[in-house]
Amino acid sequence: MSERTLHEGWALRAVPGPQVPSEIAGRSVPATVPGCVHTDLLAAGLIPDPYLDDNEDALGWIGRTDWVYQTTFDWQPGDADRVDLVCAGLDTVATVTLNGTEVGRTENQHRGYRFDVGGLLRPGANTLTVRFDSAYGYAQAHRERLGDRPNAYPEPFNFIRKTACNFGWDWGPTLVTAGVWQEIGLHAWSTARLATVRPLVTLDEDTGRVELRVEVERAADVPLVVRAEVAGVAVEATIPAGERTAVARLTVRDPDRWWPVGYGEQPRYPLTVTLHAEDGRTLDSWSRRIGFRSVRLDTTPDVDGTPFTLHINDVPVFVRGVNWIPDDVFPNRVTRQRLAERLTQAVEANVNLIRVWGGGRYESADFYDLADSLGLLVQQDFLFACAAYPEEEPFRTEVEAEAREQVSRLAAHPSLVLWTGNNENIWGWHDWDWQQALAGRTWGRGYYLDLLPRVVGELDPTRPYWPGSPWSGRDDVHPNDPAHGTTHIWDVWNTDDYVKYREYLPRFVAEFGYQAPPAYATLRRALSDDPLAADSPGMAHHQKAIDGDRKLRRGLDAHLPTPADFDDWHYLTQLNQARAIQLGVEHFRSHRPVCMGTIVWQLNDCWPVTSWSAVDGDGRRKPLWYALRRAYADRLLTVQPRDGGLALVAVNETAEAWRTPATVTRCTLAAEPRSKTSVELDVPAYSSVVLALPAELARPDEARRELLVAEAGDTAERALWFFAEDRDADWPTAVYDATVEAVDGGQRVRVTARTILRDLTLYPDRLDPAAEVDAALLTLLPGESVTFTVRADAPLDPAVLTARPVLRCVNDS
Ligand code: BMA
Repeated sequence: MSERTLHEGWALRAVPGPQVPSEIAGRSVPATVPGCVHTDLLAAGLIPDPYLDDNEDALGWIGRTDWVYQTTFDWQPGDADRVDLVCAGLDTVATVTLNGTEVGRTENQHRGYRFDVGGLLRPGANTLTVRFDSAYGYAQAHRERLGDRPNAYPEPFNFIRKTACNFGWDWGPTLVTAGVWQEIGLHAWSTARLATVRPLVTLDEDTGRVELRVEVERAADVPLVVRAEVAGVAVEATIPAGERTAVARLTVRDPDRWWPVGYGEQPRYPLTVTLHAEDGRTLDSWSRRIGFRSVRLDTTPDVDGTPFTLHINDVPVFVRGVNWIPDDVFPNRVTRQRLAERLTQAVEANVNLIRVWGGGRYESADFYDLADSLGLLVQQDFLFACAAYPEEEPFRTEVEAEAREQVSRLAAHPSLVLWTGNNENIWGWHDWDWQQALAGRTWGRGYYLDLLPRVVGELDPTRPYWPGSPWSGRDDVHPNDPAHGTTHIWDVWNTDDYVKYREYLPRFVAEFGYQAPPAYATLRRALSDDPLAADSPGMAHHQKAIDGDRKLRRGLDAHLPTPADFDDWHYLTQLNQARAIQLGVEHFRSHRPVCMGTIVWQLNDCWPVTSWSAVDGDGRRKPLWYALRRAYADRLLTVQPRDGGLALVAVNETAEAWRTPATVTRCTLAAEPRSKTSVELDVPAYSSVVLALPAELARPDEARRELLVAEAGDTAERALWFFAEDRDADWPTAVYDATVEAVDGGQRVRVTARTILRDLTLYPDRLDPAAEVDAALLTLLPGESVTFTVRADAPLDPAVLTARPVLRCVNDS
């Protein structure tokens, strides 16, 4: 058996058409494989950067063009029975030709393909050609043939099996890619090979179980032997001549358990599988690192409705999640290192689950391997989002093949704990006026409620499947009913103020989000607007949400002072995003265990844009990231309105009881105490307690000038409650002392408050795009100090570093 990649020597050219610019027509451009047309044209200097200003608009022709990739490679015959051309991923409508003979056609980005090319290869030079037809042409042809279907966006992504958000989203540009997007190579083999290896790994009390399902492909009809080994346990199974499958079972006594981050370690055991001929010759091998854990989704109806509680190793896990979109429009840019940075950012924000949203992709082996090692739970959507999808051929066959392949491919990963059928499509059918437009046409229901659960049930019954995000669990209950299953909350942001989160008592919030612009340095890199303004042309182009700016402004006006300039607008909109999500998360967590999870929309971005993300398109953390880190901490102290008054709520997501004295003080903005109470907190493991606050604390003498400060003895965290909105509060003008000290790799900025400083935030990226800071959104009372640590390549000017607009608070103007 031998494998070799064919990643060298590729060039691409446009198939002639009136839309192809003259400088590109007829030209052969060096191509990177794996890669895509856009990044090759950019590397050749033939197009401007699609992410800058409004360059996107001038590049729409690329997706409407057919492209031909070609390479020549040397090959010498060997003694293998078979030589296959293996394409791990082609984007999307491809015709593969070897030495002038067509070897196959493909139309699904989410599948891999293998072609027997032994008879076509020649000794010496061979020419491999992959022609990509325009995704638009394909999708439009199927749309015309099958009849249009409702779609939340203008482009026909529901008529092609390709990353939907390529066609534009409310946070993403319309840049429709084409290319050999995953590895391609030759695989020479004899007798038989391992076609799929599917380990179904569970934990049953103290026993780890692996049910290994193996499927082979044969070149010879002879008996075969499969050997498997994990944790010192080995088994053997035979596959008689004429058969293709084997099941082997391995039992591991008392393995170390794999836990989600925060619950324990993430030990993994190498599982190796080898395929042998009868004479013992090794024909093929496969190995992965597996983890022993059990997964159970509890959705048994109770007095409050239908829960949605994930149990890992029999421990109910409160999901502190984030939604994930492709980290770049161009997948070849999403390196393992970039994924490691992004997923580490998630873990450092105390996130324990990441939902791979259905408008993107089935995430990569690197993504899942990193999630396995970090203890990040993963929910993977099947790839359907925000539209009605046809169930006619060729789509039905493609969807089934894709689902079978992906369920098998990802089976070994302990991090993967939940499959979901789609994003918002069942909800869309109910509420988005689809039914009349569909006039009885298919829309995907058969996928979500029949095909996909059958595939998961057959291939991987160890993992729960949920038909949609959102989904209530039953056909006769509205799919987005907060009391049943999962819910998406989007009236906040679209039409309502964020305090409306408090009107919900959901079982599990799978999406809720609030927008803000990206970091200043990100805007400066991406936009040439001069001056930058909330509505300057580049800002407007990099805001894709319907009425986005008006919604940002509406949210701002309800809470914060009116921005005097762009710097104010930028800080205050970012602050408002953080406040909105923090309020939502704290409210939902305070209702544990009725509510058992929140998945914030969204962790990341795919380019520089104003969006709901916590980390922007250049990887910079927005203030929301810091707010999430606090709101998602294992121990949360929060003041919540309850029964007409106020309550102190303490939430403990750890295995130990949280016992500590706590105080709640009502004081003035100048920190003069008006009323104070002391309590003993005793919060059992994995639970919360609610303590009603006495009226003399909950009722201010002067709402505009007072706040509550709650402090639990053993944590640095405190909870604050302001009686008035910031725009109405009687803020003193900020007064503080600041010192800057050089430290290894950066500077330490110490700020001592002389007045209250509300949501003090330091923006070192305004001075150096590479600079980062370790904290944000800190409210200091007079006399209190805080130290920010800034990491930067070169020292930043202390005077500028400690003044507006680099160091900001609400009351600094
Ligand atoms: C939900 C998501 C995305 C969208 C987001 C913000 O609908 O599923 O489709 O980007 O809201 O509008």
